[in-house]
Amino acid sequence: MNASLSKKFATENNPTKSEIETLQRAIFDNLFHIQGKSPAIATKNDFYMAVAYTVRDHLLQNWLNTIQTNFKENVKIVCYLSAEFLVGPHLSNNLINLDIENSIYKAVKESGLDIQELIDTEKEPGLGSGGLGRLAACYMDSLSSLEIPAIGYGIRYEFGIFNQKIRDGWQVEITDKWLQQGNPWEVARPEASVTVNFGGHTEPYTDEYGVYRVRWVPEYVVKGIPYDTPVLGYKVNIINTLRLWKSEACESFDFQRFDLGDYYEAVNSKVNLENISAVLYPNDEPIQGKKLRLQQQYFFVSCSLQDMIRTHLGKNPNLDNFHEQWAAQMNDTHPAVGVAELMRLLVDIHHYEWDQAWKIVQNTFSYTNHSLLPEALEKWPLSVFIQLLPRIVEIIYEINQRFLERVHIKFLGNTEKLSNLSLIDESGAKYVRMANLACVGSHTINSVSSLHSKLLKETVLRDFYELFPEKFINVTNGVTPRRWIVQSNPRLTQLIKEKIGDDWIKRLDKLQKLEDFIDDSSFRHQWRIVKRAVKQDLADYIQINGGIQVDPTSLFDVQVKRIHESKRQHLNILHIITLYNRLKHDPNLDIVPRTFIFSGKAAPGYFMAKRIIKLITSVGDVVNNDPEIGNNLKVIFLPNYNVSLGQRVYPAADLSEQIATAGKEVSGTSNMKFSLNGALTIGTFDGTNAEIQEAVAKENFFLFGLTSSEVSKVKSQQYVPRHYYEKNEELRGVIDLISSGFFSYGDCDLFKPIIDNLLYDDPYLLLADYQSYIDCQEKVDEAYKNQDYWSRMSILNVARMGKFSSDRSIQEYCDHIWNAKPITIELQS
Ligand code: M8P
Repeated sequence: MNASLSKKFATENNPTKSEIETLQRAIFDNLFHIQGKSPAIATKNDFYMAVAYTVRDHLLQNWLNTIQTNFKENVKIVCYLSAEFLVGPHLSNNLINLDIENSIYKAVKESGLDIQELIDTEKEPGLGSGGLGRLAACYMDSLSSLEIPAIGYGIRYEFGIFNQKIRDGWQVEITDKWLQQGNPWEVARPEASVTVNFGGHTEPYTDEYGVYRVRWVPEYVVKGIPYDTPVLGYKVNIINTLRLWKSEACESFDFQRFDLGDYYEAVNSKVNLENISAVLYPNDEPIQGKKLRLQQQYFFVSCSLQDMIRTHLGKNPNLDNFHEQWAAQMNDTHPAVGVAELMRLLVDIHHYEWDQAWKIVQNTFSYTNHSLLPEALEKWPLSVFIQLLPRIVEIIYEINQRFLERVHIKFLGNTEKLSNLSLIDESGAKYVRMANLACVGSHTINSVSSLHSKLLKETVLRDFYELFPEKFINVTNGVTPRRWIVQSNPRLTQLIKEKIGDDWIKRLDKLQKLEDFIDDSSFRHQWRIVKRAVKQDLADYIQINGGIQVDPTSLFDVQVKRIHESKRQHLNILHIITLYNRLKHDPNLDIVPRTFIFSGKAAPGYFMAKRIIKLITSVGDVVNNDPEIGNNLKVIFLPNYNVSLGQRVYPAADLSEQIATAGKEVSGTSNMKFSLNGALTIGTFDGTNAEIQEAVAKENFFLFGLTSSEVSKVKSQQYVPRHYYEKNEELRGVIDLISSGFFSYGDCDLFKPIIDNLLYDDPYLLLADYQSYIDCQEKVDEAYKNQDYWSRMSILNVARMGKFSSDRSIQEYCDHIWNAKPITIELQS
């Protein structure tokens, strides 16, 4: 158990002896009744499970109360539809939210166990690949903390994002079997299963009232079984639900085939249907044309909409007021097929007239865009769509025809506008454009940062903005302070509480009060002591897990995120090699010793990203073992970046690297987590960097590089990266050293793809930004040398982070998009 955690528990309210004994008994009861173990033979995981079940028992009553209250009082429920929820480990988060850390800690301790060890035993659900999935998790946390009734709908992937190992410096992917040891936090609800159609054909018919209708005769039907996980808020009674769908074959066998004797084919098709929810696609960008991915999207969205409709009809006579009671937020276009599916459910199944159904649909859905790249907008080959979802295609065509009639009138038959806005891309092979479907079917379209908002309207959604400007708003992303400071950084939390109390945990803008202490040198001193202790924790972790000793007094310079050329981890490497060369040239050079820490996963098929990982680890191998360099430079790659690792890393950072090419990172959220933990940012004018800089003031932020409009300008003129190489001697020294095989045991081919890409193409403008980055890093060095001044800037960064709480974002969604209000859940005795 780490010291900061014990300190925190020791200062909290004191549970009585009998309360602790009751908890202890509950833990051992669960160990016996659920795990079937006695303490003598229980494993660490058994104990973790027993504690987790005890905590779950503790929250069941409030969970049930919430469900019943939602049912009794006709409240509006927010449905957050997302193909990814990167929630992170539950135990520690739930202890904090329930405010029972102290009692559980004591109960566990008196049983001879270590709570931190049990917390670390939990296998985190990796049901997301990056920022988009983590945002969904932060938003669920804030929905509960703000007491807004909500359901997160998604997929219960059996295998989440792969586990990353580093072998010989390369990324190796290992399947993530997160459910293997059991998941104490979920409750299966087979009684609420629904079915979903796939394939087959459609048939027109006339119903008993003489109305023309269409029937979908599917080729196969899949069952969706919901698994519910409670989502707690901070010290509130409401407990919302994360409902994730698992696919199963409807019958254990396809009997027709079985009768015909095709036993193996019958088993095979059962396996195929169960595979729909089997695995999360590990890419952080579109994977064009993968049939299984479209099956996943339709599967979870259809299950969720049917679930909403069934619940609605349980308390209302019809669906006329559906949109008044349900707000469905589409997290990117992944759930966009829901627009057509809700039309199908209303028109085909519940026999609504088209126009009334369309009004309900448009008033129900809203869409968050997370992308600025035209090539990153999802589109599905029409042929795949027809094969999998024949009825949905007909509905999309009908929506499109009616929509284009409006466009035709508005733009007086401008054919370019018509073809840009159409839901079907007909420029070559035909595709269904999911962003267009989402825009047409939603009442509101939101961006995720101010800069993204501006660029979105100018670029990828320009024509939609011209058509319906009133639909567009910006909601800048945010992160939850509960996980990203209270849970991950107990030492800093304690220090802040001692100074300004704890109301900032739910009202992050209250951190501003820290500014009152900025001139207090003993406070600044304490601030440094905390940072130093947290850095020591990470240094210990690095030593234990990587066998490398790092100096906690060195500047911790950290870049953790997906590995992608646009995020420019290789620009960071160019800086490291620049420092290396300088030090080799002059071993007495006065530079600030730095520990460079990287972590992140590359998409398994992304050649360049995987080679960037190899470059980082190879540079680390040379630099870390060069006796002339000593502690002046260390380069660490922490394998398997995930939520738990993020919790260790953010608190320990001095410098946060947010160096994507301007205009490429639509928001970024790790920048917020770093600042919230007192790191300063070196970053481009991109995504929410711009807003963070505005909040903390220019002098507390290290800005460098081209702006997004400069980037466009450079690209529109002829950009010749080689000119930068030729003109800049120091840059040339760095590139040449890599090319010479210095970091690859003389192998000049290993990093040739990276070097050639930089010299002859450089789509992310590393060479254009190189000098500005190096100059800015020198300013960082200068600032860090004055530790007292650095702590001032660090305190100001934390104090001014109020805006970046996901509570603020969710409040804006409630006020401007969902029209959702909080409810009160009464405690039942
Ligand atoms: C897109 C996909 C498309 C197809 C299949 C799988 C996908 C998985 C993820 C994404 C995707 O867009 N991922 C993102 S967008 N990951 C991010 O971090 C993004 O969203 C964050 C939250 O708004 C932003 O902070 C990031 O800047 C943005 O890149």
